[in-house]
Amino acid sequence: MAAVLCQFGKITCLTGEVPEQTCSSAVACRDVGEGREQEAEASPARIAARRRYYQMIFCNDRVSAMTKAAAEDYAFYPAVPGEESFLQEVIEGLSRQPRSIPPKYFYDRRGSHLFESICEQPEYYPTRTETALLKQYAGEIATVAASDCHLIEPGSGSCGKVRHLLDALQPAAYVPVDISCEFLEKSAAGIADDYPWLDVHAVCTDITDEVSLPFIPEQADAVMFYPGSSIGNFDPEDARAFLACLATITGAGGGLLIGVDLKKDADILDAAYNDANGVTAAFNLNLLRRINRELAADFDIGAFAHHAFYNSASGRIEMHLISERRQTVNVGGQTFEFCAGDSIHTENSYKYTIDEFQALARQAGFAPCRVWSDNDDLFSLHYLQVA
Ligand code: AVI
Repeated sequence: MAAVLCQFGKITCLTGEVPEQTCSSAVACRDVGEGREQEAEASPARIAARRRYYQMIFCNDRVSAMTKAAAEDYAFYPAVPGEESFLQEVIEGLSRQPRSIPPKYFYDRRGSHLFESICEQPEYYPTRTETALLKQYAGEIATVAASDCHLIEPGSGSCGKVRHLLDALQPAAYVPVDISCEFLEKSAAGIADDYPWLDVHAVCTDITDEVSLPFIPEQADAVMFYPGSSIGNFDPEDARAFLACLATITGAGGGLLIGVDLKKDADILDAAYNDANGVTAAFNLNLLRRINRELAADFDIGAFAHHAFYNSASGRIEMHLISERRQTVNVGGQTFEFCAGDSIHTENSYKYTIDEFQALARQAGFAPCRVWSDNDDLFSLHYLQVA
């Protein structure tokens, strides 16, 4: 049994057999019950493929034992929380110039809910546009992606978008992977409830550090689903490395269905990241609330302001938190001085043309297969195959 570790934080990829000593334990997970087999009307080949899939090994310190209670309906692999790295990354980020904090730390419980709310704001077109594309083209997507595939969704969040695909695609298994354990557990349970024929294996881990699945499916095609234009939150060099990791995990015969936000009029972009209800501002400022709570810091949240704008030269939206006055902040025993106007850079959201994105994907080892976009050319959905 092979496992995959793909670490693109350091821009390296590893794959292959995992030596015995690196595995904390070898566990054969639940078998498929007779009732579920009948429910799914699965063919013998499909059942056999699923049975193989259950032979899993835990081979990563960060993935501990499967939660027993959840195992009745779906498998859950919680990561060991990385609080040390949170503190370290915040201290490092505030110590450098320009100051920055990685956007992955937006997504505590409140941040995940605020992001869901952003997606419903009238100015934030990506979610509704991509959802319309998924609904409209689910049938076509199912013709290019292998049915009975193992559908892996890095950064799965609420698992909302995948719902538009599942009936058409009929994957053998769904593997949501997310950094927010609590949110993931709830979302995965919802999918398991609503799609009783589907095998769900939720993995809580930080995909911006490493993509480490405790298993890979054997003799089954893996299809990655990476919607929402989250690829835009990586700098292009890291995006290329991340895509290359996905290609490595997916392997020959696999594919990637990915949503990519398109370059467009700056006014539309600026509005999308400065919604009138102030939800994006609350989402951005929540990062400081989280740091105060989890790292015993003392940011005065009222003394920082949300600032987002389209940087056309770089082809990206930039989000910042701007200090509104001179102030001193303590984090983890260290002191940071801010002048009025000083920024903490919290996120980039790169926008691509279809050609630019396909060129990036090619460099990462994918061959463009199909692309769908809306009539206003706001958003694109690409199906790529491992070249
Ligand atoms: C998750 N990601 C694709 C969002 C984006 O549009 O870059 C995050 C976001 N930040 C502010 N609004 C939405």
